Amino acid sequence: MTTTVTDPYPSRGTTEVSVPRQDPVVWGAPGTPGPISVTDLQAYERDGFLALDELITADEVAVYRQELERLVTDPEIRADERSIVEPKSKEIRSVFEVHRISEVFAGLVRDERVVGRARQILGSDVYVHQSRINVKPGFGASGFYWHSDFETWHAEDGLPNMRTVSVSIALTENYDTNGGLMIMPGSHRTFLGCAGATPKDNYKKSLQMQDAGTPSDEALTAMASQYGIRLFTGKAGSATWFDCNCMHGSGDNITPFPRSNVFIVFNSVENTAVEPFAAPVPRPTYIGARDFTPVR
Ligand SMILES: O=C(O)CCC(=O)C(=O)O
Ligand SMILES: [Fe+2]
Repeated sequence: MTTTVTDPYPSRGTTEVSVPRQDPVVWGAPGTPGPISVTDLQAYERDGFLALDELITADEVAVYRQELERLVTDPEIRADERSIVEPKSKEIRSVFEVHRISEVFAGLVRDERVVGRARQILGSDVYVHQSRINVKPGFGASGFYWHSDFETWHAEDGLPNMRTVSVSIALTENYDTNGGLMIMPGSHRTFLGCAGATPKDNYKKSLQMQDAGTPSDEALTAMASQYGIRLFTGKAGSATWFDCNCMHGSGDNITPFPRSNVFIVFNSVENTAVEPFAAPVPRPTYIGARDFTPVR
């Protein structure tokens, strides 16, 4: 007898498809102790995000800012494949795997205020699927087009289920003008499978500018009309936790003020990566980890 396993989250086929989310948003049992209050956890489940005014203090921000400066000015880091440069200005746009490149950012990942929240949401031990700094320097850094992270992580990295959470921590003030993160509240409840096969080495292009895995204008119009769009602002040290399937993106930064954030993506150790669901080969491990050692 043969059994056919159908992918609950199909993507990169001939047409765009919309399917209801099959997974919980909060995986921890109700009442599991942790840094997030019951009401905040309920809001996260409903909206797909949780914004905090101060996850880390101003003094701590100064340390992480300095480390970010060190990384983006180090010629060795710039030459590393983990650094992505802006196509036009050639300034550093992202540095991946900062928790491995830098002891300072490794400490941030292990910080109980950070990893404790991830464990509480995902209801298990967690490991880092991806970490990066997104520098967004002033005077023209380009934005990130609308996407669901899970769509890519499922299709290209092989994460089976929606049991993954990101935190974006502001290391510079995020104004309403310098390319802050935008999320469609409630969009995490619908999976939008994108049309179009994944080209080989898609990540090389998509990290500078997203193409495959991009929702249609029609789908984005429908979702934005239904859910609205929320922009996240906040001083350095503020943070946004968001579910892996939120429809999100950010605009260009044409102001003189950099919008530099550190992103950490935690995945449950019970949801480790398998073969990609819709790509020829997995992306490099500095983008999608294959070392599932829990954060301790
Ligand atoms: O930096 C941003 O504003 C958004 C980044 C993002 O969505 C991502 O890195 O997946
Ligand atoms: Fe994203």
